[in-house]
Amino acid sequence: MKKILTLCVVHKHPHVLLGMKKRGFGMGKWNGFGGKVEEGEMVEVAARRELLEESGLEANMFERVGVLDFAWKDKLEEMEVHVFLARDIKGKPTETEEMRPEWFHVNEIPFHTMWADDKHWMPLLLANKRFKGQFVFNDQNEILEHSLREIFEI
Ligand code: 8OG
Repeated sequence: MKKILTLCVVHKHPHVLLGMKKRGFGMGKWNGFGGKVEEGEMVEVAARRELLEESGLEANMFERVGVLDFAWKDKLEEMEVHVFLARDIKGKPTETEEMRPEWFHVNEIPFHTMWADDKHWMPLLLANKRFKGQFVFNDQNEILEHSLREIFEI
């Protein structure tokens, strides 16, 4: 059973917009904006919908830059997360029930309060690379194994 999710990072150099997740899965972590793709929904449509719902933002420049597969050693659950980069945004980030947005300088990304995989792939995203990765976590969400590679087409 594989869940398909989206994740969008807003990059307005030299800053990125992250949101503090206030509830549910990943609560207490800084992350991009995203969530589950609904049945029959196109992935990019879902990514734009989640960005708007969670941050109040729309983007003119919006592209898929990565795909990440997540699995857990002792759980059957698997996730496929489609990572999007938004550059030219419309509107002002607003706090929602789910997320508290904040801009971070690219040299001060709070990786210690983010998912453990983010420090591996986010530098690729910030360098305008495309990537594909696989991560296996233990039940404390620590990385047991991973692979990550740059790709040229997505
Ligand atoms: O709908 P919900 O808020 O539960 O969606 C979870 C969000 O968290 C979705 O945007 C995908 C994202 N996400 C994971 N796992 C990981 C991860 O390991 N790293 C990052 N950065 N985001 C993740 O589900």
